[in-house]
Order: sequence, then structure tokens, then C-alpha cells
Amino acid sequence: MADAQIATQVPHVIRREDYRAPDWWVPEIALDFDLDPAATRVRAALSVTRNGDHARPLVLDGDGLTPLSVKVDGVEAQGWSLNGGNLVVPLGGGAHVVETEVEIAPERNTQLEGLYASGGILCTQCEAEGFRRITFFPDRPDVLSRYKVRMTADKARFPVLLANGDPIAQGEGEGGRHWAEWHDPFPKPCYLFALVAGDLVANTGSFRTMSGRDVQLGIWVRQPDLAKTDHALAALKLSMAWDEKVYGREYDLDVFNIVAVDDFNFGAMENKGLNVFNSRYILADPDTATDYDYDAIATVVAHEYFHNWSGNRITCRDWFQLSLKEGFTVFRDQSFSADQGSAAVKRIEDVRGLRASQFPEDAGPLAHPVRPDEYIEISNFYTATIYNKGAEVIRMMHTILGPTKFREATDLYFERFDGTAATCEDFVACMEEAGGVDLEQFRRWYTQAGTPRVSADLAMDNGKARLTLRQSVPATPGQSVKEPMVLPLKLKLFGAETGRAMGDEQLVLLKEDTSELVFENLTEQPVLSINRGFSAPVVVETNRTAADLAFLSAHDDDPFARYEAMQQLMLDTLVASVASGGTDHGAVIEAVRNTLTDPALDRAFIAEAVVLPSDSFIGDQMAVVDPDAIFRAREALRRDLGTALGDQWRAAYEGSIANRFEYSPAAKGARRIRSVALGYIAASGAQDAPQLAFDQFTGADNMTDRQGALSTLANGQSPLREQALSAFYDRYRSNGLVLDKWFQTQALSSRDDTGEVVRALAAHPAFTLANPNRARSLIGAFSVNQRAFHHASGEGYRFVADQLIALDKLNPQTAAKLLPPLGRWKRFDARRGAAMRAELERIVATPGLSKDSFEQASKSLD
Ligand code: 0A1
Ligand code: ZN
Repeated sequence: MADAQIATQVPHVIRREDYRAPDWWVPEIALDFDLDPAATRVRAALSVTRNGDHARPLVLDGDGLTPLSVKVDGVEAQGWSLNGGNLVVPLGGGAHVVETEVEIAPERNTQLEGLYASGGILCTQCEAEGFRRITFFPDRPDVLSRYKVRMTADKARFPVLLANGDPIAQGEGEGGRHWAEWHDPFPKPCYLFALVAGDLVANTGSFRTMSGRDVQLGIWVRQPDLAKTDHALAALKLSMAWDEKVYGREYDLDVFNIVAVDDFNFGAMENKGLNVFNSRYILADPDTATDYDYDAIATVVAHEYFHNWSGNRITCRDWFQLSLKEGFTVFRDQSFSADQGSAAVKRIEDVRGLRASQFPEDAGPLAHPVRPDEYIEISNFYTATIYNKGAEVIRMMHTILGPTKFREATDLYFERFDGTAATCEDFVACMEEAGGVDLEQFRRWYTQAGTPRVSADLAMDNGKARLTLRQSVPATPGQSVKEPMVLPLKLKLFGAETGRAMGDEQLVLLKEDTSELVFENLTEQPVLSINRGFSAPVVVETNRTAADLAFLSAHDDDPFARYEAMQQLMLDTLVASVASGGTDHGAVIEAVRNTLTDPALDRAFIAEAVVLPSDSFIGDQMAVVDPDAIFRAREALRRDLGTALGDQWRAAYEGSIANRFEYSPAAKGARRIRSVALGYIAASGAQDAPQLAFDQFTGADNMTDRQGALSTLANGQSPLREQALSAFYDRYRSNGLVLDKWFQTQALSSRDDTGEVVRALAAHPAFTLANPNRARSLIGAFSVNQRAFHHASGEGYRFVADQLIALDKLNPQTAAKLLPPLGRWKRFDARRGAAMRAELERIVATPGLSKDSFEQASKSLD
């Protein structure tokens, strides 16, 4: 932590424009680990070669390491020094072997970066800069090396020893120890290094690749979890086949291993041939995992697997290029998941996620371009902008090129940059070359932050419709002036009377500030369907009436646009009620009735379409967010919908009861509509609602139904609430992942006392900040519960700040990730804003604050 303390006083800013090629290459590295949780010895032998004609010494990054020995070409070195934790070794020739030895203590590593212990398993997390906590090395993604790894460990405690690449040899040592050697033939940056040692068992399988090679697959977990790994293994096989079919990408090693650990800062990590996962993205059975969990597991398994090409075979030149691998890989995992079930529902979920996390980021103090220009701590840049907006940018290029040219362009990219550390520019250049398009102006998506806004006004005159499109990009920190973007907008007109499409869908590339489109020979009043499929990640404002939106929600032939029309109608209604206190709910009720009773629609889609926009999304539409007024308006609409459509909700509820759990798109859709219907029945205030929920809770044969019922009860006042919460706790007290749901459900509750409940839960014996999932389940969930977090007393802010200050001492990365909700103070009234600022100031002034939290908190104050 010593480095972190210094950093808070003098934050060192890293700038993209300062990139320089490395002074030294490291084509080969041999690592020898003598593993022990209390004291692990790490010996590293680096073959280094000078890059170009210069006299600069070899500088190896180190963080908290003390060299026990430094040798050059087999001889104890003399002139080395330490500079801010880094090892500086003067070298005379063009090529040398540099050997170092250090000792580290994985069991004391609470930051979960580098080599650490999780539930008795030793594992690593090196992205972005964790390798320097294991050994001295040029810790930057453009230094690619071939790795040989040898591990020795106590055989009883660590019977399984895994690393990247292929297993080469293993044997017995002295004193109950054993060893294993792994070689990875593919040069890789050190952030992809991994090793795991533990008492693990595997669910094994094999996959025959397109060229006929058999790959051994293993999902490694602790023995009691073995029965929960089938879904992940199946998802892995599907991913491997999909990447061959859709991108022509074949797996390249003889083994592919995944290990699940309980303590992990992010979701999972794509280490070459040895992915390490947060156990929540591996373990599933019907009793403990929801449909949401099952889907997330498939997506994350696919994501990490796809990185083998988009990330590992082609990596990033520097961390400013992070979206090169992350944006593209998210686009790939989204397309994979869309192909497994309903593409429309998947798109709706992805856009909902983008609006919930990326749009607020782009509108706040931490806004940054998809390719940032500077950072203090790179871990803070694993953001929704890099991942999700980055994926939208790739999707737009896919839309502009069309699927065939897009595939030719990715073929070119994979072929040209295989084995290298590339840039976002390299990717775009391949798109241009193979796609035969000019993307000069499109590149602004990489440089300009902020969510573009488009206004679309349709006016009729004399049988002609005139569509005026205007775009603007809001100012963001450090970028006050913006240039127009290229916005691919899919649009179509429908006849208001006949409901018929007036012509085909068009793809309009809006490039100017303003542009006008004229539609001739119209025989009836047109209704505009725009940004179909969410073809551009923008905010669209139109002059459509409530009647137009209701019409589209019933007749549009693009399911996303249909969903969107309903959301817009709901949003307009809610924003109007917040402003005026009015309750004109008739149009929404009728639109929901139509959707709910449309026999042509599948249930998964209906369930998405009839859910109201979240409190925070409603807040995002307002100049000053009023959390209490939003909550009241939303609850009033829920109550009216629940009451007016009582029979329809009951019918949807009864009609979706299953005899037995099944994991299929249809069964998932049924469970989803069931829990949405239950929520509306409860919102109507129906007397029997708590009992209905409780019966569902006790009778459920799966976690989706059980947790859905628990959430409904947790929002209410019935005595059955306590009964269900304690039954849930008792049943799952030894299952960490399910306990997270218990904490999260209470933190998300819409009850008045949620703040107090959450503060009490922080003192619950099962709560700990040491486990990131648990910390997120309470603090992360609470701080997105708009009304509870923004309680006028300011208690919510104080509580979260207290927790983050405590968490920062243990795990800076996780603390910093949870900080952004406190930074949204400009969006709230003066009193709330001042209270939020005061907490940010308190965080910044905390002695010993990490640079992770410092960067987030100090930027949030600007
Ligand atoms: N590359 C991983 C996510 C990841 C990022 C950073 C980490 O530590 C700072 C860990 C994992 C992915 O995209 O899945
Ligand atoms: Zn990724």
C-alpha cells in the first residue's frame, strides 16, 4: 500500500500520446514457483533483447517486491537499483539472460491482484497490472513472451497444478511436495499469465475442432460444486463451435481449462488456455441459480473463450486500446447469445444495460472516449464505455458494412495482426479496406465522449412527409466542443390508418448537424419508426404523439422498435406525472393490455415490454432528479396497471405455471412473465398477493421463481416477508452465491426503511467486505436503489462512503468500481448535491487512499 499512499499526493497521469515502443523485448521467460500461501518463492529467468540502438537500462516493473537476488547471464549482478518499486538493471550487450528471485505472500493479498488465495485455492489475476506483484517484468501488453512455468507445492493441499498452455511434465518432490511444468507456445503479454494450485476436481469434456484436432476441456471447481458445472461446460462447447462457424476461428492449444474461485474482482479472466472465473459465472443448478444467472454464465464463458482470438492471439498495444479487445469481444458474445434464443429479447436486454450503466457514465464526471486519452489507474477504465459502448461501435460498423463485408474485414484483421499487439486504428483500417468504405468521420466514435442526441421531426405537407434530423453531442469533461458523428439510423414509416409499412426499412447515415429526408406520394398519415434495432447508441427525441407510440407498440414489425415505443410512451407518461403530479395513465394501460393479450407475441418479449422504465432511467430524463417524486409516480402507474389489468395479470400468472423446471427459451419466458405478473398483482394491492407470493416461494422448484417471489415479498409490508427472508437465509446459509442474492434483494427493496435495513445488514455476521461479490451485493445494489440511496437525510451517502473507505484499505479496485453513484451529485438538488460532495471530499482526504479511489473520487468532484 505504500505506493498507493504516495500516489494520492502526486497522481501520475499516463497519456496515450506518450506511447513509446519498449526499450527491451523479452522473447522467452521461465518461471519457477515454490508455492506456499504464506511465503511463495518466485524465480524468473528473462531472455531480453535490446530494441533498437539505445543505451537505456532494462527497467522491470515491480510492485511491493524486494529482489532476493539479481543475476545477469548467470552472474550475481552489481549495478542494479530500485526506482519506485521498479528494478533497474544496466546491461551492456544486445541480448542477456536476467534472473531474479522474490518472495510473496499470497494469503495476505487482499487486493486480489497478482497471486492470491481464495478459499484455499492459490490463483492469479494479472490484468491489467498484477504481474508486477508476482515478479519483476516489463508489465505492458506490447511485450510478448513465450512462457515456461514450473510449480512446486504441497501435494495434499494443492493436488492440482495448472498454468497456461499445455502440460509438459509432472513429478513427486521431497517432503510431500510435487511439481508440474506447463509450456505455452504462443507469445503473450504478461497480463495473460495464470497459474492455479488447489484441491480441485474437473468436469471434463472434449471438442473436435474444424481441422479435426481434439481439445481437452476442464471446468475445475471444489468437489461439492462439481454438480453445478454442466451448464458452463455446455456453453463452452457451443462457444467453440460458434466461433468457428461465424468467424472461422479455431482453438489452438490441446487443452482449455477454466477454474472457478469465490473471490474475484471482476467477472472472469481470459488467461491463455486457463481462464479464471468468478464462481458466480460458472456454478449453476436450478435450485441455486436464476435464469438470469444461467444466461450470464453462457455469455461470460463465451466472452472469455472468444478472447482467445480477440484479445490473446491479437492483443492490445497499450491500455488505451482496451476497447479493441473488449468492445469487439462484447459484440461477439452478444451475437452469440442472440443466436442461442430470442435475438429481440437479447437486444432489449443489452440496450437496457447500456442505458442503465453507460449512458449515465457518458453524462457524468467520469465520461471518457471509447479510446481514452489519459488515466491515472487503468483498472478504473474497465468501464461500460470501453465494453458496451465499444461493442455498439463495432455493431455500427457491422451495420454499415453488412454481414458479408464485415466478415471479410474481421478475416483480414485476424490474418494481418495475428501474433501482434494492435490498436483500435488497425481494426478500423481493416474495416475500411475490406469493407470498401470511408470511416474517417466514423472514427470520432473513438475520440469523442458523450451520448449523441438526435431529434427527429416528421411533418406532413401536401402528400409529402419531411423528416428533419438534427444531431448534437453534449460537452463532456475535457471536451467542450464536439463535431458531428456518423449515426447509422434504421428507419421506416407506417400508415397510421392501415398499419401498413410505407416502403422498406432504410439505413440513413446521418453525418451532418442537420439533414432532411422527403417521402413522396404518401396516401395516409405516416408514423415514424426510427433507430430500429437500436442501430445507433444515441438518445432520440421525436415529435410522436402518445397515439403514435401506442400504434407502434402494437404494429411495428421490428420487435425492438415495438418495445421502444412502449418504453417511450411509459417514459413520457411518467415524466409528465413527475412534473405535474397528474395520473393520466389511460394510454399506457391500453398499450400494455394490447401487448399482454397479443397471441402472436412470445412471453419473454411481452415480459420485457410491459416492465416500466427504472427509477433511475426516469431520473435520467429530468433536469434535476427528484427521487421521491419519481418513486411516487412510478408506483402510482404500477398500481393502476395492476388494478386495471388485474384479470390479465392473473391470466398471465396462471397460464405460465410449469409442472417441472426446464431450461429452454420458452420455459424462461414463462417464468419471466410470471414474476412480472406477480409484481403487478402485488402492486395492485390485492389482498391475496402476499400469500400468492409466499406460496410461489415455498412451492418453487427453481431459484428464478423463488427469488422472484422473495423480491415481491421484500418490497411489501406483509409478515410473510420476514418469514420468507429467514427461510431463505436458513436454507442457503452455507452457499455464498445465494447469500449474495439475500443481501441484494433487501438492498433493492422499495420499502421506506431500506436504508436502515441495509445499514443493519452491514453488521450481519455473513457480511464481509473481503469478498467482492458480497460487497457488491449490499453496497453496489443499495447505491443503484435510487430512492433509498438518495434518501433526503443523506444517510445513504454517508453509509456508502464509510463502506468504501473501509473497502479501499482491503481492495482498492473493487472500492473504486463502487464509487461512481456518489459522483452524480450534479444531477440532484442542492442539498443532496452538497451531501454527496461532502462524502467525496471525505474520501479524497482519507489518509492512505489508493490511487484507484483517488482518481474516481477526485474526478467526480470536478
Ligand atoms: N479482461 C476481463 C476482465 C477483467 C478485467 C480486469 C481485471 O482486473 C483488473 C480482471 C478481469 C474480461 O473482459 O473478461
Ligand atoms: Zn473481456
